Amino acid sequence: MHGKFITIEGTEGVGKTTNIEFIQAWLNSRKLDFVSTREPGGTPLAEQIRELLLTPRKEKVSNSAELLLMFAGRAQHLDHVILPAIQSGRWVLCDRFTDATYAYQGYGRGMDKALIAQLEQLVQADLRPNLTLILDIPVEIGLKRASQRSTPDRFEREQTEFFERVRQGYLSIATESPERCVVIDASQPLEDVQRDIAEALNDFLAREQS
Ligand code: Z5A
Repeated sequence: MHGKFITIEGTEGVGKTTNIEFIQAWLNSRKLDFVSTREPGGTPLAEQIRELLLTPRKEKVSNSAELLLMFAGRAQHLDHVILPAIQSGRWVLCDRFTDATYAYQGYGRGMDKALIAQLEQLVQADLRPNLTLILDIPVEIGLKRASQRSTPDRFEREQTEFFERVRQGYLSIATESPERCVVIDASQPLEDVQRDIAEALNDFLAREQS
């Protein structure tokens, strides 16, 4: 089987980091060779862009600058990590990808989705994830979970309404792309979240092998 591209998405405090370890264990248990990576980031230069994007600063970051930096990092990440891995038959597990740009910059900041689609085409051509797990949680619960962590980054300082728009954005994406996206109820206890993730992964693998 050729390498597959799996992404995991969701709003603040949804438990991506926790569940990525679970997905890595699932891939290992199936003896699937994979690369685990993240956005923004994934290469030394793209990690520097991540720093620029996440560091709180006095100077207001313009929406266009934010959008272009996301795609600049993505271009670098695709060329150096994602495409070589897929082309050599490895799977790629990516913590966030372009759905995050639609959700945060499109739905959250209100940027034109047609413009995002143009940048997506420029940077990715036809590459899209094969499977996207969208962890979904009511914003208030997610923010409460995330508040237990260290100093908030530039995105984590946004208001609740921003995260509400992002959440609705992800749910709209899932409705528009049901063949690729699976929404997981991340407000459940962790073992139930992971049972649902395993079911989605098993279904995907069975489809790919049939
Ligand atoms: N961004 C963007 O705007 N546009 C883009 O195109 C891209 C990104 C690619 C950084 O992302 C920011 O970049 C992000 C969007 C923007 N900003 N925000 N917000 P990131 O992915 O690096 O940052 P993050 O969203 O903070 O993700 P994270 O570190 O993976 O956090 P998490 O999803 O909240 O996961 P967690 O740390 O595993 O879980 C949080 C806590 O909840 C933790 O204490 C867990 O033990 C607990 N937890 C997890 N699951 C459960 C369950 N089921 N029950 C109870 N407690 C739980």
